[in-house]
Amino acid sequence: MTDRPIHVTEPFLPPLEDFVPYLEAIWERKWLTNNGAFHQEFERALADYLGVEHLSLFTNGTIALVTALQALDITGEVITTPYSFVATAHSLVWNNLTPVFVDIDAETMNLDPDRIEAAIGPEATAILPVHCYGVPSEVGRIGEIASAQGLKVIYDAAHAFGVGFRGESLLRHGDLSVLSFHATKVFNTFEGGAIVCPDAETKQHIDYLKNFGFADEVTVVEAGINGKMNEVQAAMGLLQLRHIDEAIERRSAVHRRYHDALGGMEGLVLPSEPAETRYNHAYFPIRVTESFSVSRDGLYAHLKDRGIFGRRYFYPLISTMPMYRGLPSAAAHNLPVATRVASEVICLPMYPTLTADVQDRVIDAIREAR
Ligand code: T4K
Repeated sequence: MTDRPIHVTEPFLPPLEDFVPYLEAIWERKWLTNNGAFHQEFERALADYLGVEHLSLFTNGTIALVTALQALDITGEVITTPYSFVATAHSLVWNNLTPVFVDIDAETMNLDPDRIEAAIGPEATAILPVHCYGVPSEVGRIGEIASAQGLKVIYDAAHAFGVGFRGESLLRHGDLSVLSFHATKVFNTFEGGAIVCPDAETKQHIDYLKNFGFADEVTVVEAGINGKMNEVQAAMGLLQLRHIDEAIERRSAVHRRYHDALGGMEGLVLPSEPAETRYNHAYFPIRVTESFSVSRDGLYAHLKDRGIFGRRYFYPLISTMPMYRGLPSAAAHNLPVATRVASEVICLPMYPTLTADVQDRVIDAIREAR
């Protein structure tokens, strides 16, 4: 195989020469981190772009998740999904909280709201749903359940950059939403993240928590962590904002092309566009069912042999990992849908610079496997 490997994603990088002036400004100012000029500018510009009032930038999404749980003083048990990246559940463990896994809906691959109430015990204080692949969770139902039961809701919105739902930002739902700007995400600052919050007071609290708890030079108000985004990351964010709409539009074209080529193929279930949503096309997860000619792992290996590195996001389920599998909620019979979906899914290459030629290699390889 002489062709370049085709990965599940490639980071979107604006022209290098456009980044140089930002680097020159940082060199000139000698102000590298701790709420620098680019940090302040990016925080404002990002809130504007996303259509939210307040957000706090972070060095990565995982530290933002850990901090979000602290900001709301979450204790005891937290209802969450086993069908996510490990950071979702790990953020609970880092706060000494116990995940209670609830099954997902086969259509949205998000927490099934019909199953949430039965999982809420006396120790539960919050729900941590994921907008998996950028598809909106059932925010209305989850909000109703949470207010009836006195629970907080923190959305893991790592995949949901720029997603709009029913005419407004999806990030306006819940008590807090947490974004990731990792290199593999729709919008990247190399590493990075943010907490979206509803008011200035909560933002102030979160800003203390991400900066060791410093309120001023000599006053430490709480035991914070170092979660700050640096100036190079913030500069990258400002530059990326200039390209993000075009990048999402290109993702949408890749999505349509996969549908045109693979739609109707016996045994494959393709992702549908979520209703009432300005979708970001973060991923292209297909499900390889029993009626396809080879198994999911057979197709995964077939693609890999041809230099195409699809990823089985999210397999294995978090609930099967050694640190979680002993929990009562982790039993496979409690999570039948997630267990099945995790055994069927492959995310195909999806990124804005995926050319038609390269996408055709992926499509041809799948056709060949039939
Ligand atoms: N919550 C959810 C629901 C998440 O999905 C994530 C992260 C988080 C929370 C935590 O947010 P962060 O703390 O990461 O901000 C990747 C990412 O590392 C991770 O950010 C992401 N989710 C997860 C779904 O995917 P891996 O272990 O699959 O990454 P890796 O290194 O295998 O990269 C995947 C492919 O991307 C590579 O095969 C090639 C390509 N790639 C990767 C990198 C890092 C590049 O082309 N360039 C690059 O720089 O976890």
